[in-house]
Amino acid sequence: MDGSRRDGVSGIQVHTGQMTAMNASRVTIIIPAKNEASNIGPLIERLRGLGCGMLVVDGNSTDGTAEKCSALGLSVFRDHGRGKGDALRVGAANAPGEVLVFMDADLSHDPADIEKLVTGIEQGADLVIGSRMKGGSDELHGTLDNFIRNTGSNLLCLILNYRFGVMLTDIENGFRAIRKDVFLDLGLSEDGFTVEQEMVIRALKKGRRIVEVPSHEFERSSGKSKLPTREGWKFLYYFFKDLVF
Ligand SMILES: Nc1nc2c(ncn2[C@@H]2O[C@H](COP(=O)(O)OP(=O)(O)OP(=O)(O)O)[C@@H](O)[C@H]2O)c(=O)[nH]1
Ligand SMILES: [Mg+2]
Repeated sequence: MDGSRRDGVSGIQVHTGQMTAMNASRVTIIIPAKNEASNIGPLIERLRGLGCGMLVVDGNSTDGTAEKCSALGLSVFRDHGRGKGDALRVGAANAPGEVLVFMDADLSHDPADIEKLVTGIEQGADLVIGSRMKGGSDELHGTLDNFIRNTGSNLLCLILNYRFGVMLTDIENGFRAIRKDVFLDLGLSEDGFTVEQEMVIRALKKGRRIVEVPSHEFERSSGKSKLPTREGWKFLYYFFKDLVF
């Protein structure tokens, strides 16, 4: 594999920089949230200082997530009840920013890393992924479920690296930034959690520039996962479908 392309398709070096007032105003942080009432308040509090726009896409929560967000003065949209992929598309369609940052609501992602993601876009990348393989994860180890997730994710990543001649390490992490026009051009169709890998495969097929920056994943703060490991087969099925078609 070509060493000059080690950080993704483009070989762009991403340096951590300060997020300026100018580039923060071009960013919309999109937070998909389904029954995250206990997490959303502290997350929004941490995000406010960044100066970015933000919106929440509620997955028909029954625990008052949407009401809590409205009370915090946030724009809240509802997905169509089809899953996280559906929610990302609803968020993108309603985002005023030119740069979209997708971030989970469960406090797994570090708001301080948003600056690195956005800086990658500013430096010319089309898609910047926060890599847990480079930044570490408190969730991907220690149990059988986590082993299956981690191994499956690494295997799919390896296949993509050989197929497209890149050196990516984490194609599944939901914490990422993408130019809005690029997102819309990809025409993503998957409704569930496979949307993240679909985004990467479609971007690679279109020759888009992908880079990764290290990002640490914390354990979900409270509440339940919406991704049962028994649905792992879907990742395999859609991966090969997206690769071929
Ligand atoms: N709007 C919307 N958000 C969703 C939906 N499913 C999941 N989410 C959100 O997507 C994010 C990721 O879901 P998680 O349940 O944390 O998935 P995970 O990170 O694989 O699981 P954990 O390891 O338990 O954190 C969270 O913010 C969820 O609330 C959905 O159908 N609609
Ligand atoms: Mg999570």
